[in-house]
Amino acid sequence: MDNQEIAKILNEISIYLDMDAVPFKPRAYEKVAETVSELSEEVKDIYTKGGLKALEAIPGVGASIAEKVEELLKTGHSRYYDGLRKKTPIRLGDFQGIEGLGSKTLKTLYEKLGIRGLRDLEKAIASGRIRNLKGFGVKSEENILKGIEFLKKSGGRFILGLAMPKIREIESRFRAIKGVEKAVAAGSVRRRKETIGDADILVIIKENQPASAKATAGKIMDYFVNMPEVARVFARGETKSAVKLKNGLDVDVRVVPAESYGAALNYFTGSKEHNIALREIAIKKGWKLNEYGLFKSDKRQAIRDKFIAGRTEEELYEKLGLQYIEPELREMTGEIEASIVGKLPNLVGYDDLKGDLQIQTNWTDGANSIEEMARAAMERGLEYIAITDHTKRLTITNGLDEKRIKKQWQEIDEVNRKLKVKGLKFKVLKGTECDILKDGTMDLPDSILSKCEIAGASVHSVFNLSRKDQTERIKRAMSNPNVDIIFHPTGRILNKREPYDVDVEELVRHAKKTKTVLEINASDRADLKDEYIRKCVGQGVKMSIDSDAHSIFHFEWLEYGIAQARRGWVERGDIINAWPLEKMLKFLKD
Ligand code: DGT
Ligand code: CA
Ligand code: CA
Ligand code: ZN
Repeated sequence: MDNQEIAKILNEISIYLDMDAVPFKPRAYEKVAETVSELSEEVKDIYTKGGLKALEAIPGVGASIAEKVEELLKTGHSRYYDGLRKKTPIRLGDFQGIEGLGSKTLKTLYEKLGIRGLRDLEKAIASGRIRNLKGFGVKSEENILKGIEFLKKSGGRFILGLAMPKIREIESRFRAIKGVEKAVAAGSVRRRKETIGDADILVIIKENQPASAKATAGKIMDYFVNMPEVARVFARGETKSAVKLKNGLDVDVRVVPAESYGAALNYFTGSKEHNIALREIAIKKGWKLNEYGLFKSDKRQAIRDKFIAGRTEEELYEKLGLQYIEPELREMTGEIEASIVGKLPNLVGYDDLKGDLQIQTNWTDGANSIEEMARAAMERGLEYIAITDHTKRLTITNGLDEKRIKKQWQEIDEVNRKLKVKGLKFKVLKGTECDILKDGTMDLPDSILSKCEIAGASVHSVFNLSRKDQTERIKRAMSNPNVDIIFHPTGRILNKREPYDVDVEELVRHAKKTKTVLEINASDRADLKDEYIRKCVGQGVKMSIDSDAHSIFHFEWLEYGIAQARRGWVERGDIINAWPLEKMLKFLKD
């Protein structure tokens, strides 16, 4: 049983307990599920090495959860979990990701209408049984229907950042097979799209080695279809196979000869539209481009086309008369034209961030202390972070009021002093993620906001305003001279929540006018999205790339925010937290 399977069961236990309104326990299970799903080491290995004691050393795991995990590892079952499922036999997985279907609602739907899965629910909606249920009505029926439609539209696409650790692990295991030169995921994974349909992995075999290429390819295919995480094998060929993993992700693997590596990488990276454009350029030159290489069709020598290039992508682009195009730009949004005239952006790099301007701590709903977050950020190579806990309107997160935020500043001063004494060059900034109220005013008074070194503002409520009112609301927040950044400006969450209705172009214009920074939130919000980022670049609006970390593990998300920025044609100068601290602070509104 791997970490994802354990996490899934712990999470379902939390939902079942929540249905029965058990106090505290649901949150405890939920937190452990989250921790387990993010652990880099397999729980199975932790247990093998250190037994029950080692399980209890996992953050949040007490004796009772440890026992359940032990039983899962030993028997593949948990009697406790099975008991809960028997009592309320709902296929929780069916409803995962449908906004507005909390555990209590699911329980009611089961008890009153016998709904166990998605099909039952759809039937009940169609026959009008939901709207007639006490406490529901037409409005809630509509909301549930919207949630189902959204789930279907996102149709099994995976959030890049959630799929990536597993993809990287598989790549590195391929690389460890004897005779393998390289293994790399192409497709939308390499283009760093926010969600991916499947992972397309290319494996290149070493040229000079004792085993034949065919034997090595066979070994790779055998290994692939027999990996422990494979749930289903769709196809197993000599150089090409496809499987579904237990976590639901589809993975294709192709073995490619080294001389075609660049051509195959280019072809399978896509996008399809970008490929077609490249092929047309080749044809205009009298050549032919496919996944094996760039060829000159020689009429006299009709048997075999003459190989021009294909070993690397760089030489392919060069031969086609193009500046090299980074994978994140290959979406047919003007990259070919820019490449022809040598005007591609000099993209912000994956190592360019110096700070992170949105961090939650255990003062509100984060898991770690200010100092722990600072140390984790330092390990990530950052030089500064802003502590931006939620504010009082967000009561479920224990949001800060004026009194508590002032207290928090004392702790920040203390942490900064401690770091300085140790000779560490790192700065913790005083910040806030202040709620924007319905009318566009702020949840904290200006007297506090003006003392924050970084004041972020965000919408966490009243998502259903009209487009005009929502736009005015956020514009009003931007016009506040104390508001530096608008966090997650459109409110969406990948595979979970649509953005609220808002005129983003107008927000970008107003950001320019008021010198407000717009955030690229690197968590599963991926907000701003790439096309809006591109608009900011066009208008000269500055952005920040923030993790929105709620624990020390979440700094890893920054990578996906950078990817998103690159897909929006961002250069280092566009991102304020890619700048040194002094320059960044000087840029903000006074
Ligand atoms: P996804 O998986 O939906 O997130 O998107 P991709 O881009 O990874 O698409 P996928 O997995 O269907 O195919 C991987 C790449 O293979 C794609 O980006 C370009 C290339 N490819 C696939 N089918 C075609 C095709 O019919 N023509 C061309 N030119 N390229 C193709
Ligand atoms: Ca793909
Ligand atoms: Ca594919
Ligand atoms: Zn937020």
